Amino acid sequence: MSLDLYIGNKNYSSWSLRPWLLLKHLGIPFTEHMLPVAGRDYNPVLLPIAANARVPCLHDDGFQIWESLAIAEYLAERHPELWPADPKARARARSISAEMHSGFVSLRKAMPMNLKFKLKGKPAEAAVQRDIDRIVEIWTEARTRFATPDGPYLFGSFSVADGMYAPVVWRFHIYNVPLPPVAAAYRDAMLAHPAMQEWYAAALQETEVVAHYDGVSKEYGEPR
Ligand SMILES: N[C@@H](CCC(=O)N[C@@H](CS)C(=O)NCC(=O)O)C(=O)O
Repeated sequence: MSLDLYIGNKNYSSWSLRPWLLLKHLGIPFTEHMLPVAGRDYNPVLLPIAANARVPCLHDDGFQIWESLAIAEYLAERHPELWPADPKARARARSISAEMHSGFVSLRKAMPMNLKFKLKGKPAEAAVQRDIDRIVEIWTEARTRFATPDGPYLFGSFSVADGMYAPVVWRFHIYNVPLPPVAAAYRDAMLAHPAMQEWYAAALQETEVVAHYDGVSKEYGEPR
């Protein structure tokens, strides 16, 4: 199998981070192709590499797998350790991964992933705070009810769920979102993951600017 992963800019493309992180965590060799994106729902320029006209898209010997969660499932077929072993923990990991894939729109709009910023932050408006509270609830339940003792991640060892929530970890960090201790410890464990730091270092080297995202980020105040 020869894997090619098509991704967007590392500074902005939160969806791209998810499968990239899983591949890096597993140490699977792959060729990375970066394309400039700007958060559009559809970009016909991407059609030759992704049938849904978006990134990320994984090619396995040229066969396309698009949508971040579908890419994660494809990887998990060969690496079942990407889901928790216990059936109920696995079901919960799947539920929260699907919830992330389909939801949290208010948070995603208000706090775009924008790794060149580290801001003082401000109180979130009600719909955004609801998303934050729900994510804290999800993380706390995973860490206190389902996590095995073999790691600091949501279900103990690193899983698809951690990949799916990785951009939220960056958002909470960038916008200085206050978190209770269990959620804060999880955020810090994720920030320390070598692949998260590798992605971050590469993002800081990028020069592309998406003015809309930078404008939204600046709403959250001064650098800290
Ligand atoms: N639901 C998709 C979302 C992918 C998505 O929205 N990708 C954006 C960038 S993060 C994109 O490729 N937009 C095209 C563009 O801006 O040119 C997934 O999970 O992969």
